[in-house]
Amino acid sequence: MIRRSDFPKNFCFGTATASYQIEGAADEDGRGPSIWDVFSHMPGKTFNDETGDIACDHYHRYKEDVQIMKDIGLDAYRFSISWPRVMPDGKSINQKGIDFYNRLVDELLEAGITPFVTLYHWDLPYALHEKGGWLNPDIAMYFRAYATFMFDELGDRVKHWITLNEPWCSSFLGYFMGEHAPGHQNLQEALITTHNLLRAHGYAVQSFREEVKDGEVGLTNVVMKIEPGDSRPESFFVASLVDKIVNAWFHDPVIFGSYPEEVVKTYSEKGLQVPLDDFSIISNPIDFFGVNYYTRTLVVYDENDPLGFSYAQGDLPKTDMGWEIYPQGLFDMLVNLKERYRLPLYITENGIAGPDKVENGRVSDTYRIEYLEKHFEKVLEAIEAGVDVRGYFIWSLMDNFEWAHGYSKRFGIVYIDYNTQKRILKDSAMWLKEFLRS
Ligand code: IFM
Repeated sequence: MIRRSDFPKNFCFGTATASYQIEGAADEDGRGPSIWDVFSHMPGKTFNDETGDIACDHYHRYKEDVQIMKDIGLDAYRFSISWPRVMPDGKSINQKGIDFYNRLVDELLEAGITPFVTLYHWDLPYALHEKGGWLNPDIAMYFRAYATFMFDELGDRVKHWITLNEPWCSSFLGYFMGEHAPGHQNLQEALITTHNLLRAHGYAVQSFREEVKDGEVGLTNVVMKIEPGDSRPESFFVASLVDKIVNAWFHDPVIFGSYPEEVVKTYSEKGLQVPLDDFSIISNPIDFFGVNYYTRTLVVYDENDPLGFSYAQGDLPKTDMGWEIYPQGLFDMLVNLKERYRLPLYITENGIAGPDKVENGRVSDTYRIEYLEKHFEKVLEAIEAGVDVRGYFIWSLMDNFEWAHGYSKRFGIVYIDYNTQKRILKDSAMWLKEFLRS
């Protein structure tokens, strides 16, 4: 059985959340609307038309939530700042919004929990969307100003910063597949927004170096293990291309200052413009990559698809999201990232959604304990293989608003009764508590 003491002494265990998914208080204390407020209020965009208006009411219950983390014995907590709460129009300051994050950070530090702050987890101020959002090149400077302000406000106490969460989702789910806010369906836009996200990241890193002298800053990407879904050589070829489309596309510019050539060629051949400026900003040196890992993705050659591939179904056991459970992929991706980029890594998200129910006051999520144990083992194997992994954050501390899936997917180690806002520690939380003591 794996034990905490098997991990390096300074390795940190934490949980992760994001502002729009948990905070609620959408109209309170001067918060402005984000693209997700507007999108989730459009009929048909989310499961049952659910929104983050109330979510887990964390804005009012943060003390209880911090106390829960303290009781479990967690070392760290990764949360995100709601840009429209601190700057309702994207640029003017809302003191009440900042006060909330000051209170949260102080509460965490008092509980002995290290804060890891993400600046952007998808809730762009709607006022900036009206100016073109991530399609507007000026967005990078708005983001820099916002980041600088947050570094000044919290940088004396927060030493671990993540600029963006999963820019692939912001650009490809938001601007190409239309599943996330703002719901556009245009591949050219996805390429432009990716580039502006990376520029925003680079400017924020530049500002971080000026403002916070004794901290670390990184970028979190969703890391997908891409495998061929059949044995045709063409499927092996597209698997390697898709790996670059979804993984290297978001890592290479930050480290090497360029997009992977094969992908630039593929897009250009389809008549798409790939923005190729500002790489010196984008590649401002960072301290770590955050890794969000959930599953593998199978792809097969498809001559009818414009990019030459389609997705295939695997036969491994699946989570409630329909994602295959594949811990080996975490090991593989950690090793790949180490070999290609040679940077320290944090697993900033990993977890499982399942059909949790309260029975006799208890939530028996044994499947989640198994999932976590298996992934912990792979992290340990990666560390033993020489990968510099410094921490692991479970997604998520509590059940929350799972974007287009609304509240239908439960990822938490803490159960939320959305009628009463009662928090119930699931069996996985109890198991984690024992693990952290071991
Ligand atoms: O809930 C999301 C989170 O916001 C970003 N990463 C994946 C999680 C599960 O889908």
